[in-house]
Amino acid sequence: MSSTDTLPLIDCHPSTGSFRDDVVSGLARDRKQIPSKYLYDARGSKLFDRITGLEEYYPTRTEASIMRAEIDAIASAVGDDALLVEYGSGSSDKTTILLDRLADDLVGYVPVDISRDHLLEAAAGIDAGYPSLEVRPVCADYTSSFPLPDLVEEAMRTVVYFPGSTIGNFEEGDAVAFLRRMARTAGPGGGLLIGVDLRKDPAILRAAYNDREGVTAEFNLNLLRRMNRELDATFDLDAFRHEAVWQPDAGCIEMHLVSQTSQHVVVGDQMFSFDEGESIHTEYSFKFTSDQFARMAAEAGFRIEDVWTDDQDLFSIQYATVAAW
Ligand code: AVJ
Repeated sequence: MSSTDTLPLIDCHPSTGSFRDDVVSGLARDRKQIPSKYLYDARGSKLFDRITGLEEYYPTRTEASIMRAEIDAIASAVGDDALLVEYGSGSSDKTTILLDRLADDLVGYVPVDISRDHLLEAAAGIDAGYPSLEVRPVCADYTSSFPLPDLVEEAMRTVVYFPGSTIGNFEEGDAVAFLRRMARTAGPGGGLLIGVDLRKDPAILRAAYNDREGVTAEFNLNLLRRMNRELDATFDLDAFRHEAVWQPDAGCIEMHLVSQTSQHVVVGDQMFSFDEGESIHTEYSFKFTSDQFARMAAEAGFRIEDVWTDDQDLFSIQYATVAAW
């Protein structure tokens, strides 16, 4: 029996019904859109893992290198006897840099992810790798509220870990609301360790979201495949094209699936029409200045304590404490 079978799981996996509702209401809009969280089914999560290893995709390796270079300062910011709650833990790759250093000082590690199998596999790996650490996975959509497990040992503080600059997937108002909920989860005296991608030369950004191997395209198009499988949809994958464009005014990369022809698509018992060139917006990826992020964090009740970056200022890791309610 593998440890996957024995690790207790809090399971709040969203139902297929909410996927269907979000797709149907998103495709009925003037500007068609589907929330980016649905990119991460099992196959999507695997494709994203491949993206993180691509030469053009600088965020993951840059964040990992900052983590390695600054691990002493990061560990002392997190402190002793903290409970580490990771949002969107995925394969928990970067987390090992943190845990290699902190595992004995933490009271527990709670990985939270929407992709159940991916979560369980990663949590079992962490559990096996750090025998002294209590690992309690939670399968949930972390953008809605979810319960935290009771741990054996009591924590001095809760630190939310939110790497990868996934905060950039939210529009500003939603990002602030989400940060505010993280502040509530962390509670008084709590902290937030967050990866924040920075503004940079648009050429670097365009390349990162339009890789030569086409893995990002495959990741984006996988959403159509998922709708076909889970929602009885009839998307023709060859009739849509991946597009990722830099929007200088908004300061974000927008990912779209662009219809190559005028066509009708059925999703369950609903039909949607597409003009040639019409797109489904599938993801925002905002890039921040440090000032801009500090303002958003302050609005959500956090105070930035530390900002660590690489020598090209591509990416940042920031530590914030809960300043107010
Ligand atoms: C994991 C959401 C931060 O926005 O860069 C990678 C996802 N999308 N390539 C990002 C993603 C296209 C990624 N995040």
